[in-house]
Amino acid sequence: MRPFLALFFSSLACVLAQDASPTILSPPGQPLFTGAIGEFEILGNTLVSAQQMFLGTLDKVFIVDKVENNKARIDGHPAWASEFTLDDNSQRPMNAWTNSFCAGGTVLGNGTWLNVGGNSAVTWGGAQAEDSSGSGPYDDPDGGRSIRELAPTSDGQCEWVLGTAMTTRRWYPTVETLQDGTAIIIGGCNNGGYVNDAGQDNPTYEFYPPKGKNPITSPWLSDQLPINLYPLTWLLPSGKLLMQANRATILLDPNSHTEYELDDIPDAIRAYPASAGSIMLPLTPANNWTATVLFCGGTDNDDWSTGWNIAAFPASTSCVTITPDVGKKYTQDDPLPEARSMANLISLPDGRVLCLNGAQTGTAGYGNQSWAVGQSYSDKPALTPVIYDPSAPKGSKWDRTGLKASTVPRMYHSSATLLPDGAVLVSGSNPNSDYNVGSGVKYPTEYRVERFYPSYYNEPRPQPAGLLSQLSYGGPSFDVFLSSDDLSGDAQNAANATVVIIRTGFSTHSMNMGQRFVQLDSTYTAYGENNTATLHVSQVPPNPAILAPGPALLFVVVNGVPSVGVQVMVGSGTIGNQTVLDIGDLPASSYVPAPDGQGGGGGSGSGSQDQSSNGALHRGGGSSSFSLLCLGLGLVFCARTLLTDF
Ligand SMILES: *[C@@H]1O[C@H](CO)[C@@H](O)[C@H](O)[C@H]1NC(C)=O
Ligand SMILES: *[C@@H]1O[C@H](CO)[C@@H](O)[C@H](O)[C@H]1NC(C)=O
Ligand SMILES: *[C@@H]1O[C@H](CO)[C@@H](O)[C@H](O)[C@H]1NC(C)=O
Ligand SMILES: *[C@@H]1O[C@H](CO)[C@@H](O)[C@H](O)[C@H]1NC(C)=O
Ligand SMILES: *[C@@H]1O[C@H](CO)[C@@H](O)[C@H](O)[C@H]1NC(C)=O
Ligand SMILES: *[C@@H]1O[C@H](CO)[C@@H](O)[C@H](O)[C@H]1NC(C)=O
Ligand SMILES: [Cu+2]
Repeated sequence: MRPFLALFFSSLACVLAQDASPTILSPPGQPLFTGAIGEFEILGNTLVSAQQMFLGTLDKVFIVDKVENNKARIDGHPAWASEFTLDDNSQRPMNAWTNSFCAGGTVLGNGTWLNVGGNSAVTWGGAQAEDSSGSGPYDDPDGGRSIRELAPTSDGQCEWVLGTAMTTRRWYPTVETLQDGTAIIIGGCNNGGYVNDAGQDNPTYEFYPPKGKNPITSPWLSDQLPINLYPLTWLLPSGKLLMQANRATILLDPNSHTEYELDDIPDAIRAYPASAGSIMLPLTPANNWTATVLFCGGTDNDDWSTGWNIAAFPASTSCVTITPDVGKKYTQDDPLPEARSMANLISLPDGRVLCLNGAQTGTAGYGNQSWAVGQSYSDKPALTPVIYDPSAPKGSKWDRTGLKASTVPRMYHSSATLLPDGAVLVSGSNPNSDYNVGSGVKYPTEYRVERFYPSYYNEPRPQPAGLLSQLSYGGPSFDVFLSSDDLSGDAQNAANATVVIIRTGFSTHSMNMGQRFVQLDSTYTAYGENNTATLHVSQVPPNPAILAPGPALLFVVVNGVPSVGVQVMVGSGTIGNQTVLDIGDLPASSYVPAPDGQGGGGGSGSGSQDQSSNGALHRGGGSSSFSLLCLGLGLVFCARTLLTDF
């Protein structure tokens, strides 16, 4: 019975994973809005404050707050979660069941989002409730061990449900998706506070859905006390995890549980509550999908007592990078134009990184100390965004030409996410223990939500045809068609077209957990005769640690102008080891001039030329025939393949 069942489910997985015809998506359209370039536009108010926020479908952003006295109500108590519809700014409150205060989150390989951990039941003012099962006024049971799951839909009907509880309580855990589509949940504490302490530390990690030994102790995490909450963590292409907390850095092998020491991070503390901005830079054919992680800002402080004026202490301008699969050393990068704690770094489809939110003095956190600004541990909001270009020469990576300041301070508990139309949604800020908008509160509970419009926003967008709804790890390439309009009437622009996948991630506490940018390999055939082009596009590189399975946005970018993003499923759409195929060959890039020199704008008849962006990577064609067989022959062959693969 069991082998048969396994065979049956594997066959099913094969159909899902290697379906002969992943749907061909209709070409994306144009953005619904126009915006003032380089500026923020206030769209209205959210129902709950956006401490945590993520893009769940093309049209829905999901917001999660801590338990507090929001006016919006659900099931007879204040709401602390909501859904925001991008097309028309409509909203609905949602029930998050337990206290999601300072939770973590990510998306699993099957498309379900997790919201993980939190605080005990509270009453007015954020004070711990006597009844941990949660009764009035908030009706908020303890969320410390909670896994909240949401399978997002676009019909306004999806709801949070509670999954299997974690082994231990975690307030401020980090969550990252792994190669098999499961999540690793790291660290946290029992009772909260500005920083962690040995009496309440949870220096362990566990997996969801649970697998193997759960939880596993990390000696490194406890060594980083008191700065080990929300450890900054990324799955690397090597399959190891880069982890950074306090001044220390390691690689963690999540299978053998081995920890490898890397250099200390220079200049500043980067993890919460110093809360630097941090991001994995684009993984591209040009860098052979090698991960470099950028850290910017934070605070150069080692006194985490609250007996001094933290809110007035200048944040750091320092930016450093590390390429952890290659070397253990950090490299100095161009500093921020002004000091920033609590920056959000957001990947734009054109490969640049938007830096926004945060403050120039102080750190994350709040409390009732006399020096606090209201309750805020930070001051001097950093209102003007700035953009980092990884491809710019050293000394000119940061640019804020044409960027205008927001009018809304985005202090502690703010968030930001990229949207499918290439704008960035920004919301939250609430350095207060409960809902507080009283007059004289300098940094109130912030409900205003803004859209930021990057330089490309109002440009006519490419509308590529032939995009697939699902991508495999390796396997045969696919063709995408660009019209004359998509190429601004010049087929030669095909040479400046890229296909990129962005996982927008789960935004909270200056992190976008799981955020990732992966450029697919591609070549082109461009026709001077009619100024159209075909892009030949590789599947995802054959290594799920480069891009973990699950849903993501795909953009085709021509001359720096992205299409509106479409949603694709990367991998099988199921949790488990992913099928990895050899990557198919791409034809060499070529420009086919118009027969008699007509038509091609700028077409000088350069003829066929090899501009394959990474020719050395293409391997033999044997693999394509293998995968085609898998595609064509159906269940039995596929099931066998998968059974040996798994
Ligand atoms: C995804 O996996 C989780 C964990 O096993 C499960 O609870 C959830 O229902 C799954 N989602 C879908 C859409 O199958
Ligand atoms: C801080 O003061 C506020 C407002 O007076 C109160 O509601 C809250 O419980 C206090 N918090 C702490 C941690 O003492
Ligand atoms: C790219 O990375 C892969 C995997 O790490 C490695 O096997 C390959 O040799 C690299 N290719 C180049 C051109 O460096
Ligand atoms: C453009 O010209 C090429 C070469 O003649 C042809 O193969 C292709 O079908 C044409 N595309 C369109 C959209 O007309
Ligand atoms: C590609 O487009 C970008 C954005 O317009 C531009 O800066 C760059 O110079 C172009 N590259 C080439 C090779 O044309
Ligand atoms: C996935 O692969 C790993 C390493 O290759 C293996 O240890 C593990 O058992 C596999 N998991 C499943 C569910 O087959
Ligand atoms: Cu917090």
